[in-house]
Amino acid sequence: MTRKKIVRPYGDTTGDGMVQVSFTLPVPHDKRAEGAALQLARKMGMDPALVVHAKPVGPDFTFFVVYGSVTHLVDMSAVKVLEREYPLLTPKEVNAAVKTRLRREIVVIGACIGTDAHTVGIDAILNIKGFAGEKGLEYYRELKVVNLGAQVLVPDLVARARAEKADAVLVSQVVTQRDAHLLNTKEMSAAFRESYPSDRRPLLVVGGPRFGEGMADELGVDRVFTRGATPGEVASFLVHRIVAGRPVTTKAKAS
Ligand code: B12
Repeated sequence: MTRKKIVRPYGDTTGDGMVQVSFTLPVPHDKRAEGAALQLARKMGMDPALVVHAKPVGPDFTFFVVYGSVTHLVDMSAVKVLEREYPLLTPKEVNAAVKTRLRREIVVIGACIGTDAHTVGIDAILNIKGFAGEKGLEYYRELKVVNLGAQVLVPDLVARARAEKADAVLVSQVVTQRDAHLLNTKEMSAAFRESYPSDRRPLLVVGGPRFGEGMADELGVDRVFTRGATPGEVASFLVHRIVAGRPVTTKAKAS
């Protein structure tokens, strides 16, 4: 199969450019509101565009779904993504690497910080029941997991990380209203930098559905995981960053 360099969205026929978008405008629902939705769609590069759904949300707002063909092209050669730079390991391989190279457990602290109470994501990664058919980090014999749950204050997280001698701190942020996920994460990473010498700081990992994988530097963390992240990916990353460079020790090899 030849790889195309320039592509367009596919709707009914190849390359017809059809897309569907939804948004809300702060106007009451009437014909003028639908005209406003079409104007926005055209400015977004949809031409022709069609309002296929419009529903009032209270007296002053309208929710729209608009369907149409976009005029823009995608240049595949200019697409930039973050490739996983470490191998995916099985739980057995993770345990063996930690046991033979670190010769102690990796201590992992997890929490939702700020006012965020969405714990399902962090639990998917940490709880033994796991996610997407993979067991969570609690299942790994060589990982000690301390899950602090929801709405943890940053100073409390730092204090607990110090008390537990954490190797890695895993933070979840789901709510994005007023950029809470970005602000909370920056506050967290700044607090760890202030509280630890740079060579002793635990690995800082943040996750949530509305982060971009390429945001780590901007947020001051070591890694960002996003939609669909699995426990195995996270465990493999921990091995890669905490354990992989260390030599295998003879004593542990024999046990
Ligand atoms: C369940 C849910 C709730 C539950 C949460 C229960 C709980 N214990 O978690 C309840 C009912 C409490 C709730 C409350 C609220 N919710 Co709510 N909720 C949801 C919902 C429906 C599902 C979220 C979820 O569980 N996803 C499943 C998990 C598995 O996915 P995930 O979080 O993305 O996690 C994966 C990855 O992102 C990643 N990951 C996540 N965290 C981490 C961390 C690390 C370290 C790593 C490595 C990976 C990782 O790994 C996971 C597995 O792949 C979403 C809508 C949706 N469909 O997503 C709204 C949603 C998140 N909620 C929303 C809102 C607004 C609220 C409320 C403010 C509503 C209100 N007005 O009261 C409150 C806020 C409460 C609070 N203080 O936080 C909005 C957020 C909008 C925004 N822009 O911020 C959403 C998007 C709904 C919407 N469309 O409006 N909610």
